[in-house]
Amino acid sequence: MRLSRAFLPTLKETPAEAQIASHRLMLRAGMVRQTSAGIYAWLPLGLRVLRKIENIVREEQGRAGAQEILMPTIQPAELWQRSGRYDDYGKEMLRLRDRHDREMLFGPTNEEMVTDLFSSFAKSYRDLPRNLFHIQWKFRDEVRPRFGVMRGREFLMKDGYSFDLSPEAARHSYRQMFVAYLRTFARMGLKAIPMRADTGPIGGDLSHEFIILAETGESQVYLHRELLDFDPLAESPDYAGDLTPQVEFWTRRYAATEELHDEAAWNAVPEADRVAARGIEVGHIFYFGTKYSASMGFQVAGPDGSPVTPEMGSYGIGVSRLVAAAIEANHDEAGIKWPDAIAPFKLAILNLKPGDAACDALCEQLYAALPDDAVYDDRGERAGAKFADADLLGYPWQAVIGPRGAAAGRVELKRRATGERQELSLDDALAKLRG
Ligand code: 5CA
Repeated sequence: MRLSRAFLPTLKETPAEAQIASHRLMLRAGMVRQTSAGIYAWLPLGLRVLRKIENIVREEQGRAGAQEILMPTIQPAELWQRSGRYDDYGKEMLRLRDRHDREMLFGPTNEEMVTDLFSSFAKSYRDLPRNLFHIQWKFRDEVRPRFGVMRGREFLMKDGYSFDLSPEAARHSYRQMFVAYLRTFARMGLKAIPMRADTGPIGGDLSHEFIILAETGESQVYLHRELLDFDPLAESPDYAGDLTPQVEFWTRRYAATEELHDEAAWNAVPEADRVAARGIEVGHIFYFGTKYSASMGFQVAGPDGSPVTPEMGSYGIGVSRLVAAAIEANHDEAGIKWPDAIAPFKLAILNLKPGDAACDALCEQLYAALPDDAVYDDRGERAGAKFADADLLGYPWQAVIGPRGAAAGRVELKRRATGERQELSLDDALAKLRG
């Protein structure tokens, strides 16, 4: 992307309405724009991050055996009347009427719809187990939407649903998602810790939230310090066999959200290992048995012909919230420091003297080598403004090209996360960027 032609409306001023770093930085970097309270338009830079996050989620769901579908945002009220949640959901649900005066709603979650959908096809025990997910916009009319996309009214969620024949099989599905979540967040360069959690309006008795520690987080959490040192990609390498040991590795050390905090168990943790912190909930998984299958009349014929009510779980990831959470966990005074895997672009090429033949040529060469993953700052701005913008927008690498270096065919490569700089030939710079 050439910045001279890009739609990248950065702001110099700090927007007054933004209380936390990620909200401030997302607005200043021109990633999103609020269109009404808690509802955002995604601009090119923000959308690229959102898509990268989505793709990691999608890939890891696939590896864990889940299949992608896409259910609509608008649902008939009748489904929710069948499960009994239509009234329970209260004002958080956005209710609509169509031209025939039929009651509809904008989906806040999809347990009812997926149960209805799957039950119309699954008739036999041979049709189970299955795990279906989609990545779709949700609407919850939150009392206090705040912190930008962190707590929006409209937000993008990955929600997945498992169907099994027995409680033990359902617990295996739950463990598969537990491992998938560990791997998903780690691949994004984020440290999300699984914690015992309350189930709220989704229901059930087994539930974990995945929480990224950040001072501005809305949840109070308590955890054993060791959990912060483990690498999920090393501890949870794959989905083969019995996943109980992989899950127990994480659950045998204390970690709980405030709602399930247990003082006695906490006091048993050595004092030096106790971490009480704030956190951001980026994922939440639930095992709720037959709550929806039973209320919605979903049964399959078991191996001996007698009816079986499927056991279900549901598994959410806050895809749009993750964009903000990643910034909360990775920024400094100057701006965002994107983890490589979810950066909008890997590299910013800063041409310090557009019009200088050597600078232009070297920049074009570098840009041609990474056309999809580089922004080329070819604007006629001062060098200082280019440095400031590149730091603000947080690309993992900056290639600084000025007349003196360019004449010698050299590129200065800066790593945003550490500030480290190196002067390299074009080939060496490319090798480093591709490596
Ligand atoms: N049906 C279940 C799991 S599929 C469910 O809805 N779970 S949830 O309510 O916990 O939401 C899943 C994830 O969506 C949360 O962990 C959070 O990361 C994200 N989320 C929830 N509410 C919002 C919101 N208002 N704004 C942004 N993200 C949200």
